[in-house]
Amino acid sequence: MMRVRFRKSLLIKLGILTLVLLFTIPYFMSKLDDSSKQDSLKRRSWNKLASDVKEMFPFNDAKKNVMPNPLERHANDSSATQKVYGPRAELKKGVLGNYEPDYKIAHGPGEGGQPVFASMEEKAAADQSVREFGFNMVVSDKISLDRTIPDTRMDECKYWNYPTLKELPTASVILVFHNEGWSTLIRTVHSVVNMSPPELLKEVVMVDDFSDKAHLKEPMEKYIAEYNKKHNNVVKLYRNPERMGLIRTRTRGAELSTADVIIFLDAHCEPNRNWLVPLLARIAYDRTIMAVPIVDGINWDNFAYASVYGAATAHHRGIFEWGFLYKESQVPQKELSRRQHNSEPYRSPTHAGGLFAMDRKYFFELGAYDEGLQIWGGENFELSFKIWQCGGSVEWVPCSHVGHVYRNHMPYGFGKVDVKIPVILLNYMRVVEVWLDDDFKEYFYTREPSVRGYPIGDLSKQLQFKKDHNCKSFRWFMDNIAYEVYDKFPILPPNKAWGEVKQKKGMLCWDTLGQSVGGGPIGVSHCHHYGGNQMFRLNTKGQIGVGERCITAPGGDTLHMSFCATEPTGPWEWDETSGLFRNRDYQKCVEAGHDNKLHLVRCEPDKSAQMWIINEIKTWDR
Ligand SMILES: [Mn+2]
Repeated sequence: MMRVRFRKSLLIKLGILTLVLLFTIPYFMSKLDDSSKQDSLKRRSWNKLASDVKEMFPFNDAKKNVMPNPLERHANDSSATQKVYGPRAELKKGVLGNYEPDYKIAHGPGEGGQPVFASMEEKAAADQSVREFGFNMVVSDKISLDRTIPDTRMDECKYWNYPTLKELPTASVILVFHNEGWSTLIRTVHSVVNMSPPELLKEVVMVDDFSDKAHLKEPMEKYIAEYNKKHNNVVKLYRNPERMGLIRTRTRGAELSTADVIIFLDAHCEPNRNWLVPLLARIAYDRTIMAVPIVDGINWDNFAYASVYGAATAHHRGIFEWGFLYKESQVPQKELSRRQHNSEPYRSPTHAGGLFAMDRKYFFELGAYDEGLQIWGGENFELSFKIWQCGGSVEWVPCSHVGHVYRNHMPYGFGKVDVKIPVILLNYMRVVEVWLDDDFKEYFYTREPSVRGYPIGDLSKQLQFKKDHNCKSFRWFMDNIAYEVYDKFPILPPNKAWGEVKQKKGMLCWDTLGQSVGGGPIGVSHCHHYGGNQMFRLNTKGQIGVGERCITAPGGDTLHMSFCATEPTGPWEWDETSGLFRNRDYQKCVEAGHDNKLHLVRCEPDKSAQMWIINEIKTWDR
C-alpha cells in the first residue's frame, strides 16, 4: 500500500514539474535573447558617466591639483556586485576574425622586431643613455616610431570573432611617465594609435609625474599638437604639479579619463596586432573582469621583440610568494580545463601591475587604489585581491599581446618619502593587513619579520569597504583561485630566530656579501645593524632564509646563497645556550675562517669562533 501511494504522489510531482518547466523555458530563452538589450543598457550608463566627467583642456590642468576622492564619490553605488552579462566572442575556425588587421612587416632597422645595434662610434652615447634611462636610447632612436613587430599570438587567435563596434566599450589608454626617454615614450603613443580601431580608442591619456627633462616639455607639447591634427586630437597630456608616484598618478589618470574602459600601459610599450578588442570584449561580457594582456619582451639594449614565455600556447599566470614578491607560473590544468579553446582567457590570481584593462566605473566602485599606498609596488596585489574577494575576477587574455621594454635598471629616484622601512614593504603591509586573514598575515610576517609593528597609517576606509561589500576571505581566494601557491610556496613554519647573526665575543656578523645564487661563499663583516645583507631567518624546520633565498653548504665546507627548496625545511640547528650553529647533514658547525668566509668545521662547543647570537633588528624602531 505504502509503495503504491508513494508512486502515485511521485507521478503527480513529476507532472507538476513538467508543467512548470513548459511554462518557464520560454522565459529562460527570452532571458538569453535579452543579453544584447542588457548590453545596450549598460552602454547607456557608461555614456552617462562619461558626460558626468568634465573634459579638461590638455596642457593646462595646473588648477586641477586636487583630485576628487573616488571612495566618497562612489560611496552609494552598489552596482559593483550586480552582474550583467553581455555578448561573447566566438571562435570560427577558418573564418578570419572580424577585427584582424591587414598587417605587413615593413623593411628598415628594427622592423619585424629585429634587433638593432649601435656602432662603435655610438657606443659611449649608448652607454650614457642606458645609465640615464635604463634603455639604449641610441638604438631606440634608430627605429621607426611606427615600426612593425612579429605576431606572437597563438595561431588560433586570428579566428576569434568579437562583438560589433557598437557592442564594445570605448577605451582610454593611460600612460604614466616620469623622465622617460623620447622615442620609447612616443613610440608607445604611435603603437597604441596604430594598433587600435579608432572607433574604440577614445583617447591616449598621458600623465607626466613631474618630469624635469627638457625633451618632455615644450618639444613634446609641440609634437603632440602636430600629431593630434592628423589623429583627431586623440592624445591628451596632463602634468602633475608635484611628484605623486606611479600609483597615485595612475588613479589620477583614471580620474582624467573619459572612456568606458581604462587601460594602463607602461610608457615603453608596443601593443601587438588586435590587442585591444580581446580585452574590451571580456569587459563587455562582464564589467567586473580585469582583463590583462600577455606581455612580450622588448630588449633594453637592442629592442628585439620576442615572446618571454616560449611557446604562445604555454600559458602562465601571476602568483606570489609569502614576502609578496610577484611570481609567474604555468597555469594549472584545473584552470585550463575550464575552457573550450586554449586561446580563451583564463583566470589568474594576480597580475604584474603595469598593463591591464578595467571598466572605469568599476575601478572607482572598488575605491581605485588604496590612497595610503605610496610611489610603487604592491598595488597589483591590492587591486587583484580586492577584485577577487569582492566578487570580480582577473583574467589573462592570450589573444592580446603587448610588448614591454624591460629595463636594465631603475634609473629614477622615488622623490621625497617619509617612510623608515622600504616603501614597498609599507605597501605590502597595508595590503596584508586589509586583505589577508590572520593566519595568512602571519606567513608574511614570518617572511619579513623586521617590519612587524611598523605604523602603516589608517586602514579604516579599506576595512569598511571590505565589510560593506561582503568580501570573501583570503582563504576562499587561496583555496579557489590561487591554489597553486600552496604547492609552489608552501606555508612557512614560524621563525625560531631572526635578525643579525653576531659573534658572541666579537663584532662580526654573517653577511651575504652581496653574493647571489651560484656565486661565491658568504662570510662575515662588521655588524652594521641595518639588516639587508645581514638579515637571516632560521625557521623551526631548520631552514635558513635571506629574503626569498636560502643558505646552504652544498660541499660541506663554505656557505652559499641558493634557491630555497620548495619544502621550507633544512639541516640547520642553532643552540641558544652554547651558540653553536650546527648542520645536521654534515654534523659540523659554522665558524668564520681567517678568510672572513663562513665554513663548516668540526663542532667545538668551547671555541668562541663557533659561538653565535641572533639579535632581532628593527631599523625603524630606534
Ligand atoms: Mn616598465
